[in-house]
Amino acid sequence: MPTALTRGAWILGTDTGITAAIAASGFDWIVLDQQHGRLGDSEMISLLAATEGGVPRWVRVRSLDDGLIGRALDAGAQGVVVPMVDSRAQAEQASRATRYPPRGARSWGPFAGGYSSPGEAPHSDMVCAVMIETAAALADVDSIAATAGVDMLFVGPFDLALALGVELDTLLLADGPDAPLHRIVDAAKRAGIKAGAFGGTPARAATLAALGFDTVAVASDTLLVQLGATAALA
Ligand code: 3PY
Ligand code: MG
Repeated sequence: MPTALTRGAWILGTDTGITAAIAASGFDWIVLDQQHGRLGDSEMISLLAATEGGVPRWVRVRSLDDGLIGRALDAGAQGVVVPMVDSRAQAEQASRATRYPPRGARSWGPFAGGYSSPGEAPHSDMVCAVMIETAAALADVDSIAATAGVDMLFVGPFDLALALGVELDTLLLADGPDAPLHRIVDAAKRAGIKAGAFGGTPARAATLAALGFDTVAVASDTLLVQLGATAALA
């Protein structure tokens, strides 16, 4: 296990108690998933409030959209995971939407009171992770990785496998320097940024960690509840 490996949980559901329990279970971070999870704005705000003061919470926004990124950060997320980023231009947009001027173009709303993080400095830093999950992103991966302000490439293996026309396991097990996942890890390392990926199960997360990913999503909230229930019954 690489020393720098961090392991996260992926939250799809809206329950504050379950999310707070998972966030306090030893994971290094959690992602609140607004793209494929069931979280609207008000659920995201409740989950961020329920997990405040613990591990970093990143929000996967529904799409690359400055407004959605701003709302997640205003609500207290420490970073965003932006799906389907295809090009350097889109990576630049994600990065700029995450940062206040002069680094970026995020709008500041300190007057929003309890809704904005109190005391947040206008230049405080946030994590900008861009998802590599399309054929276009893979083709442009070095340029995306080198984009100023991009902190992490984050692979969506389900979408990437679909886009490349291969089975998920074929993508995960492909070997050699030209294998897609190797290329993504190498691009992140060359750019000096993090290489993240969605595992979704502990076994896939371990495979991804062995490939060199340093930031892996181990399981969803749903799977964690299932695993816990099964373990309790056993
Ligand atoms: C993918 O695998 O495509 C994802 O986006 C994981 O959430
Ligand atoms: Mg995806």
